[in-house]
Amino acid sequence: MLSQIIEGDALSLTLRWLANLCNNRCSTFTLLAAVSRTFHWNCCHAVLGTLNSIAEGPGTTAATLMQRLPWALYGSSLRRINAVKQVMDDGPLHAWAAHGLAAQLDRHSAEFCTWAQHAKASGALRSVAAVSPWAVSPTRFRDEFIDASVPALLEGLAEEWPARQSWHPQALFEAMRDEPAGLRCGEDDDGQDVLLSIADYLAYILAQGDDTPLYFFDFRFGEQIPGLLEGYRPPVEYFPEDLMALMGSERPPFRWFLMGPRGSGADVHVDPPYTCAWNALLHGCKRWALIDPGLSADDVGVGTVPDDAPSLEWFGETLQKLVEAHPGKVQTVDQHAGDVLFIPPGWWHVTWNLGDINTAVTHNFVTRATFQESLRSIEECEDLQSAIQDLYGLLDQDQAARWLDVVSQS
Ligand SMILES: O=C(O)CCC(=O)C(=O)O
Ligand SMILES: [Fe+2]
Repeated sequence: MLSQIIEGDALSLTLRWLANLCNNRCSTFTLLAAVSRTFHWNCCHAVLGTLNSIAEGPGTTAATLMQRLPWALYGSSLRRINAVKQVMDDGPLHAWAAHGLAAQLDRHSAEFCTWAQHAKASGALRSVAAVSPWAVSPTRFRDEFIDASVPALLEGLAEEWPARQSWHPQALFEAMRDEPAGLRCGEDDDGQDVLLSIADYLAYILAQGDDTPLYFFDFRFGEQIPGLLEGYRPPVEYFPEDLMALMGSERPPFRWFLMGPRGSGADVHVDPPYTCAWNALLHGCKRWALIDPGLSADDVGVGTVPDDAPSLEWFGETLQKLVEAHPGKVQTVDQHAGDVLFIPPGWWHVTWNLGDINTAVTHNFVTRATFQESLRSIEECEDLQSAIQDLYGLLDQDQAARWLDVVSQS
């Protein structure tokens, strides 16, 4: 009955009020949610997700942010988020959390750690090399990792970046609450980008309990919200070469802003050919698997594991089979806030966000060595310019010609 009296946003707001009253004691609230089936489903799992965050304790980012979010704003965000979910999937909203995976994340993560410990002890699974920037000079890093195409985690390299503070969820919310520009959190059934503002997306993170949460994965952030670019400078001391930068403003997409809740992540994929990447985590914790370029798309589950499969499933099932079939070909690492990961060209990778809110920025770049390698791969082609255009996703042959020109002069 309560759910019939209080509907929609009013319901959400009342539930938040009750949640605050419960003050980290979820049992009262869970009891309320159990009053009736309708009441439970009307919660859309959203507010239950919020409660889970709050239940983690006052020290967690999500809980702190939740206490500071203005209620009226939260209500209107939820309306927009529901509208976005409708265009992405016309099923009932609660289907987004049909498998209740959000509540199983800790167990899956602990099981993964136990398995990984054994697999590493036997040598079947490897760890990504951890490098301290204080101990390894940029020249040595270039020789041992970039030129050798070996993945590496540069620990703490981004520790002093302004984004460690300015992209903290609380600071981002304060700075972005009136910023209308939307960033990409997915696509609709017609393949069109679906956008949400940062404030709405933070509200989504707090409210959701989805099996495969929406993931901010946007390459236009620097143009849409230029203030975000003030949070960092590319770490050029360790990654000095970027031939694509010679294209100036006409270069294809090369930088992405990423933000997602616990359980979100990127499907297994390989970045555009002959590009390397660095990925800096500014907030949260991100689990990575990197797979040797010698393995095929079939081996790593591309095409067999559905796009919307949750990261925990890939880490829990596909990865374990992969390691059995190809011992020594997979490396994993947990990246902490302030760490920068180097991903060499051609390496498959997949991520699983473990922090309650996880924020990262990544750039793809082309070194002289990989550029030369790409030229060797197309030396049989009659039309060099169109081969370069295809390989690097350039607009047209003229752009390819201009780029070849500036590269040869550099
Ligand atoms: O940070 C992540 O979750 C993955 C990013 C990535 O792989 C990419 O941008 O290509
Ligand atoms: Fe990637």
